[in-house]
This record gives sequence, C-alpha cells and structure tokens, in this order.
Amino acid sequence: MTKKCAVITGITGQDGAYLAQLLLGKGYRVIGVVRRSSHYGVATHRLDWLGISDQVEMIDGDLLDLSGLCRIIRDAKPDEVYNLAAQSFVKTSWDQPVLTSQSTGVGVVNMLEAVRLEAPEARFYQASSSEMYGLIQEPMQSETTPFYPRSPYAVAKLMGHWMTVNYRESFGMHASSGILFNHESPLRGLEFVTRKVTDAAARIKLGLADELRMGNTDAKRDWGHAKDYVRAMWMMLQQDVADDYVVATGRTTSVKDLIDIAFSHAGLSPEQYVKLDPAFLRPAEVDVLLGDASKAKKAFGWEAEIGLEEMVREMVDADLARHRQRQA
Ligand code: NDP
Ligand code: GDR
Repeated sequence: MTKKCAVITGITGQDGAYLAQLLLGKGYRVIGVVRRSSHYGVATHRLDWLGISDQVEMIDGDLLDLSGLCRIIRDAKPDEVYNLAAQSFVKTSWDQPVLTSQSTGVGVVNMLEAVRLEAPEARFYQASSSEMYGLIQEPMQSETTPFYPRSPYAVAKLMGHWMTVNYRESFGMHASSGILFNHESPLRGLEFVTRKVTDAAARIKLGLADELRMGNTDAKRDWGHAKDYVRAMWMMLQQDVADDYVVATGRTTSVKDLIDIAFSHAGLSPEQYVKLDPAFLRPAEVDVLLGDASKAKKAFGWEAEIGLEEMVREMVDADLARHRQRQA
C-alpha cells in the first residue's frame, strides 16, 4: 500500500515538529515547507530535538508565494495539507501589521488556492486561534461564540478562518479550521509567556540570571500541551465531513499562577525575582480565555491528556537540562 502523504507548512515551528513526529509514527510521508534563509541549512533544531530531521522531506516555499505553493502541491499530490505557518507572535503583530496580515491572513488564501487548483481532493487543516475571540462575550468559548479580535494577528487569523469556511462551502473542499487555545511544550518559542517563564526559572536557578521582567500577569489563558493538540489536528482530518472545532482543556490559569508553578518546581520564590515591566504590556489585551472542546470530544473523542502542572514541570526540567549542557 502506498504511504499517505502530508504537506506541513510551519514545519520548523513548535506544532510542525510535533505534528511531523505524530504523522511519521503513523507511517506518513511528511513534506515540510520551509522559507529560504541566508543562514546555512534549515532551522531544524526542533525536529532534531525530537530526532526526526532526517525523516522529513524539506522543500523551499513561502506562504506569500502562490506559484511556489502551487508547484509544491502539484508535485507532492498530498492526501492531507496542514497549514501551520504564520507570523504567530501576537505582540509583534502591532509592530508588523502588514506582514502579519500577509502571512497569517492572505497566506491562508494562497494555500487554499494552491490546494483548490492542484489537489482539490486533499484534506486541508487551518491553524485558527482562540485569539479570534479577543474581547470575549461568553464565559466559555465554543464554535458558536462570536469573535472580537483584539490584535492585527487575531484579525488576520479571522480572515484565514473565514476563508477556510468559505472554501469548504463554495468549492466543497474538505477544509477544517481548528480553533486551538494556547498550547505549549519544551519546543515553544522563548518569546511566549510559558517558555519565557520556564527558561527564566531555569536560568535563575543556575545563577545565569537574577530577575524576570513581565507584562500583564493578571491575564488568564487555557493552556494545553502541543503534543495533545497536534493529535486533534490529525483527528479532524480523519472525519468524513470537514468542520470547525475548538481544542482546549477547559481550565484557565493566570500568568501569575503559571509563574508560581514554574518557580516552585525550581525551588524559587517568585516575589524575589519577578518585576513588572511596561515594555511587555500590549496595546490591547485579551484578558481571559477558556475553551469548551465538547464538540471535538463528541465527534472524535479528543480530550487533553497532559495537565498544566505536568507540562510546566517538563518545560522547566528541559530548560534546566539545556542550560546545564551549555555550562558543561
Ligand atoms: P511557531 O511560531 O512556532 O511557528 C510558525 C512557523 O511558521 C515557523 O515554522 C515559521 O518559519 C513559519 N512561517 C512564518 N511565516 C512564514 C511564511 N511566510 N512562509 C512560510 N513559513 C512561514 O508557531 P506554532 O507552532 O506555535 O503555531 C503553529 C500555528 O498555529 C501558527 O499558525 C499559530 O498562529 C497557530 N496557533 C498556535 C497556537 C499555540 O498556542 N501555539 C494556538 C492557536 C493557533 P520560520 O522558522 O522560518 O520562522
Ligand atoms: P498569546 O501568547 O498572546 O496568548 O498567543 P503569549 O504567551 O505571548 O501571551 C499570553 C499572555 O501572557 C501575557 N504576558 C506576557 N506574554 C509574553 N509573551 N511575555 C511577557 O512578558 C508577558 N507578560 C504577560 C500576555 O499579555 C498574554 O495575555 C499565543 C500564540 O501562540 C498565538 O499564535 C496563538 O494563536 C494564541 O496563543 C492562542
């Protein structure tokens, strides 16, 4: 039997790495789209960490380049396409609103067009986001909660979300949008709050830093583990009918409490090290997010398996190990 083939954009990011690992384990041929850089080679450190870099076929491509995307899809003839690429850091989206609109918004249209023109039978996954809820109007957010984006990133994601819905309804494409709440791991970028905190806890513990400067520590998020969330992406594409699903844990925690969990695992007291710094505040904030994933549970039995405390401990331990290795 021929292997199933999946194309993943955003292969060098956190989710791309975990999704590639999952699909390789299921016997897929995995093609990862990477944008060209002047640095030698591809930034494979996340795939290296998982020990799978040599199993993923890398191909040059950029979400802003429609003809290149068409070529990739035409040559690969994939069964499944996962569009994970984006300018994904919310705070940067105020500094680079045009680029964010292009890659995080128009980039989705380019991918949808490439699939529609070159492999219309392929199943398509769009990485939508809980940031689209923004100024929330319901205490728990589900697929029917109205959107109110609060950043250029969230506005761009909303465009990608509705384009995905529109291509499904207009062209009958098997296109699903996963509205994923925050998900983290040792492979999370250092600029995101969880990893910033676990990395700082590790550096302070090892005497490599003496403070942690933070923005709004009252913000609350529904944090899950990326490993659980890429499983939900795959499950969505195995359904006979494409649809949109919220993926979340159903528990919300403040940044302040997250810091407590990480610092206490490292044996540190936050009051001694954490300082508020207005530089990390945002022009508009999303105060609280809490997801209701009951539709995904009912449709295909998805539930988060890894809890927040377990995940934060894993992240602190991984950061401690990395810094110790550098010191040795
Ligand atoms: P990362 O920031 O870790 O990865 C983003 C990826 O997109 C990188 O591989 C990056 O490549 C690539 N990329 C950026 N711009 C382009 C472009 N123009 N063309 C091609 N590739 C590009 O994100 P995550 O893995 O955390 O998230 C994956 C997706 O899920 C993103 O779309 C994100 O917005 C969305 N999302 C994430 C959530 C989370 O909590 N993690 C929650 C909800 C949605 P490079 O390495 O070259 O920079
Ligand atoms: P978010 O993630 O914006 O929710 O987007 P991030 O971890 O950046 O922020 C979460 C919350 O923490 C507050 N915060 C800080 N954040 C950062 N990064 N640094 C700080 O010093 C700091 N202090 C407080 C923020 O204000 C915010 O309220 C992530 C991304 O992965 C998106 O791509 C994705 O779509 C959403 O999650 C769901």
